[in-house]
Amino acid sequence: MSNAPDFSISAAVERAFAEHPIVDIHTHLYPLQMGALSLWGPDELITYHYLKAEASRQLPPDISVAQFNAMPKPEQADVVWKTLFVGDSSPISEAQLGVITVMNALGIVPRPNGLADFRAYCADVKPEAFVDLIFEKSGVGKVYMTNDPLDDAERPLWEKGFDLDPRFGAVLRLDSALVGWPGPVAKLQALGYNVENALSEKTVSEMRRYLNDWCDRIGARYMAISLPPNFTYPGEDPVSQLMAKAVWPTAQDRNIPSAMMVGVKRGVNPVLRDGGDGMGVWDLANLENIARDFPGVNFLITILSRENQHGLCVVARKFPNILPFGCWWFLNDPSIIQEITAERLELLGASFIPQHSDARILDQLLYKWTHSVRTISPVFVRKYEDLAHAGWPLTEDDIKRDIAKMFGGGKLLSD
Ligand code: FIX
Ligand code: ZN
Repeated sequence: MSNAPDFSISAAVERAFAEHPIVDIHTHLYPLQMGALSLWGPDELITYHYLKAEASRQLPPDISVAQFNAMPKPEQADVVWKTLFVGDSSPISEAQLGVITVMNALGIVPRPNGLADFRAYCADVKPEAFVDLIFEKSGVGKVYMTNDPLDDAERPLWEKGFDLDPRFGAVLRLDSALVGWPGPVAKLQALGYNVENALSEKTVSEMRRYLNDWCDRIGARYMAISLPPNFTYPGEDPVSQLMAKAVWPTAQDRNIPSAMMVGVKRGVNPVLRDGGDGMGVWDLANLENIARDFPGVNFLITILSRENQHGLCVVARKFPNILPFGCWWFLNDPSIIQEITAERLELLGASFIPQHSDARILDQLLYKWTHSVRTISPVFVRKYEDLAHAGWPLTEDDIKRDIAKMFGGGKLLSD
C-alpha cells in the first residue's frame, strides 16, 4: 500500500469512536424526570415491539396474540423470554442478540436464569445510577427524544415544567397533529388553537402558532414526522398541504431542520399493536420536489425501504439541503447497515449521519450502539485503506475528525 500510514487504521477508528461521545439524533427515550415515559429494565426490554413481533411467530399453541396482549407486562416478558430465549432455537435475531449484549454488558449471565437475574439486578440499582451507567457504557453523550404535546401523558410535564437532563434533547413530533386530518382538530382546539377541518388560512396560521409555541416551550432542536410510502408533494392531501404551508415555512423561520421518516405503513397487522407496522417504497421524485421548492429548509431524511437507499444518496447529491440519516427500523441490521453505509460513503463522502438508535428503552443504547459501531467500523476501515492506497497521507486526526462529525450530530445537530 503506497503511503501506508504508520498507525493501525482499525485501531484508530476504534479510538475515534471511544473518544467521541455519540449524538443519537432519533430515539423514543425520556429522562427520569419524565416519570412513566422513561422506560428501562428487563420487562420493558424484553417486551420491545420488535421482540413481540418475533415472539408472535412462535407463541405456544395455548397462547393467542390477543391473550398475550391482555397479559400484564411482566407476564408478557415471561412469555417472550420463554419463547425466544429458552425456546427451541438460539436467540440469533438482531433484536434477540441485543438483549444478550445488554445483559452481558451489565454482567448478567443470560443462561439459565437470565430474566430472573436481570430483574434482581434492576431491583437493586438506583435509577439515576443506571442512567449514568448506560450513557457511560454505550459511549452516547446525548440523545434526541420524540416529544408530542398532544400526548396526554407528556404534555402536562412540559406545562408544569421540569429540569431537563442535558443528555436529552427535545424534538417536536408532528404525527398526531397532522396525520389523519381532520382527526387532530378537536385536540388542537382543546389546546386553544382555532384550526378548522378545512385547510383554510386560519388553520394554517393556527397550526404555525401551535408549532412555534411548542418549539419554544420544549426547546425543539428540530421537528419530525413519519410518513407513509404514498406520501406525495406537491399533494392535495392535508398532510402534504400542512407540511408545505405550515411546517416547512416554520422550520425555515426558526432555522431548524425538518426531519421526515418515510415509508411506514401503520398497522398492517393491528393485533400486533406497535409491532404491527409495515413498510413500502417511496417515489423519490417527491423528495426532489420538496428539496427544490424549499431550498431554505434543511431536511433530515431517513427512509424505511432498502430499495430507496441508493436513490436517497443520489437525491442528496443533487440537493445540499437533504441530509440522509440512520438505518431506520427494519434496516437496522448489520448486513444492511454495512451496505447502506458503504454506498453512502462512496456517494456522499462524510456528509451524512450514518446511524441513530431509535431506542425506546434506555438499556437499548447499550446494544444499538455497540452493534452499530462494531458493524460500521470495518466499512470505515476499508474506506480509509482505499484512501491511503490512493496515496492520501492519512493521519489519525483525519479519522477522529470524520467520526466526530458524522456521529456527533453532523452539521445540523452538533452542539
Ligand atoms: O416513527 C418512528 O419514530 C418509528 O421509529 C417508530 O414508530 C417505530 O415503532 C420504532 O420504534 C422503530 O424502531
Ligand atoms: Zn422512531
